[in-house]
Amino acid sequence: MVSLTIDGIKVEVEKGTTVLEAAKKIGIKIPSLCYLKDINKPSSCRVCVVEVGPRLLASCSLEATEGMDVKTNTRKVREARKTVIQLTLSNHKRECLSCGRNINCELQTLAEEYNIRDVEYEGEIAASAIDDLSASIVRDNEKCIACGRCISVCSNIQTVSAIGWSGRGFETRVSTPYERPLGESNCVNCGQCIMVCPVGALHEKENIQDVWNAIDDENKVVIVQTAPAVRVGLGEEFDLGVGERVTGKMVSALRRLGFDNVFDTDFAADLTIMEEGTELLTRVSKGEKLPLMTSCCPGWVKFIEHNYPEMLDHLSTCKSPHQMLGAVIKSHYANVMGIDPKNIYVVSIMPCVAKKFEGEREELSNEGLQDIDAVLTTRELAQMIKEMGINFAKLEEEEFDHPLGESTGAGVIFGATGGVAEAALRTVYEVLAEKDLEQIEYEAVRGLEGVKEASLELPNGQTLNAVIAHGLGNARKVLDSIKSGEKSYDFIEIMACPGGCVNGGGQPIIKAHLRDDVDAKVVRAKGLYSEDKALPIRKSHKNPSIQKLYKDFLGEPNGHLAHELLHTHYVK
Ligand code: HC1
Ligand code: SF4
Repeated sequence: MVSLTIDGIKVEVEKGTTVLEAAKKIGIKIPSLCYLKDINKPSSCRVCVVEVGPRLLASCSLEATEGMDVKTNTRKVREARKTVIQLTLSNHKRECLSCGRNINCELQTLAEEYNIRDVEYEGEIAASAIDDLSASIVRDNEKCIACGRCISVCSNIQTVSAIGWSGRGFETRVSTPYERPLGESNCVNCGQCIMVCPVGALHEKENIQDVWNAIDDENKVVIVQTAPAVRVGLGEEFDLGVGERVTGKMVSALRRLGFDNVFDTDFAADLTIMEEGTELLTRVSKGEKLPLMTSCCPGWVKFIEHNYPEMLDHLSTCKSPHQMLGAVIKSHYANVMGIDPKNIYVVSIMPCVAKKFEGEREELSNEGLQDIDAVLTTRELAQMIKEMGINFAKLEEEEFDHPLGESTGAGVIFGATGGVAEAALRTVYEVLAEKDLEQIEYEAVRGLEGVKEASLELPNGQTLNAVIAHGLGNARKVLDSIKSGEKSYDFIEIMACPGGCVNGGGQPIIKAHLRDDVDAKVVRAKGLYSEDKALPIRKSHKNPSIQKLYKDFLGEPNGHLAHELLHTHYVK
């Protein structure tokens, strides 16, 4: 331990702690634009300077040492910080009022806190065209403040390295290799770079207007579905607590926006378990193409396509749940309701930006119609609710429409890392045991450890070895360990985003200073597990609407019709 003094207050911290972290411990806030807990420690923005003796030093990279005397708020410090903020603003496209990050921009907040009323230095802004060719992500480098957080998360956490530094001096910028558009790079659309951007330099490709147009089109039946993780994120956009469960209010808001039906992607998560569970049992019994890898995360699918194409046939052939639901809506549901599928417009509300890319993939269509017509992020949905003047917090809770809104606890936990594996185990085990099980919570697959292994003795005497990874850096570790022959598994669940979909790139952006106190991944996952616990049915194969769908329409899981509508092949 080392002992130091900050603004006259004595504090003891572990060796290796930075001054910025030590200050936080005693409630002293030091501003920072580039530093981000667990992600980025570059000390490039210099807004976190503090006074130590005669010198101004960046506190995010300054290690606390014994007897150090630090001052964080002297006139010299405040003036230095003001200068840094002014200089950053002078090289920033200041479109604050029309920027998607208006009110939730770290630079704007600092400018306000430091009483910046005009920008003294009128610098030149390094000109750069907006890159909006990706289906998922838009980059506006004229708003970039070169903090490097996006590069760190992309390289260190995701191990994708789609973006890096290029140029020198004033020309230094974030760029893809050879300055190609992001959509033509090896970017997997996870959107984690958006989540850490302090300003509006990165955001999702917006589809709000497309959805308003469909709602206003009298010839269209507009059907919406919501992903599991949206219900524990949306409330944050309306100042409700982080991770607060707002399922009923969300349904009610969607009806007010004018959607004709409000269905639940959780229903399709149950359907996925029927299909993927059957696929797993078949592969295990034949000893074929093991390990089976989940295929519901489009960032992960793109990652394996780019980096491990030789392992592609290990992917489950199941489409992801929201795609399955789109396919069912445009076939069976359209038929039962007597609607021409061409007049149905399916909107998926997702905590994810990669789902926008996925929705456009040609592998995810049927008879010339895309399964999904538009994908909106949780943030975009919040924007529409605000635009309609709906008082979200005061909404009465409503229920999803049936039958495609009926779901189980297994469906809802899909949104957290380990959830797909747990949902699959609940069904696979019980189908093999041919009896109802009391103990259905598989603790070994829960939690935030990067790679989680679980071995399960199946009722038929076989052992199922499963592994769960979240964050693509962890996925890479798992795949490399299989390639080297060090490990062998039967089932692998991978989600591209750390924590799973609860922390997807389309979820509300948690303000940097709150990230120290609240781990949104943990709190949102808790919300999903509590919804699971509260539901009367918690196993996918017990969902009565799923059973009816097989009886009336699909026939058997993995049967001919199921294969045609609900499965696909990725061959890139
Ligand atoms: Fe997910 Fe999925 S859980 S991928 O993590 O399989 O986005 O929430 O909707 O489709 O169900 C995301 C979440 C989501 C699909 C499901
Ligand atoms: Fe990297 Fe993901 Fe951002 Fe693409 S979306 S640049 S892969 S962090």
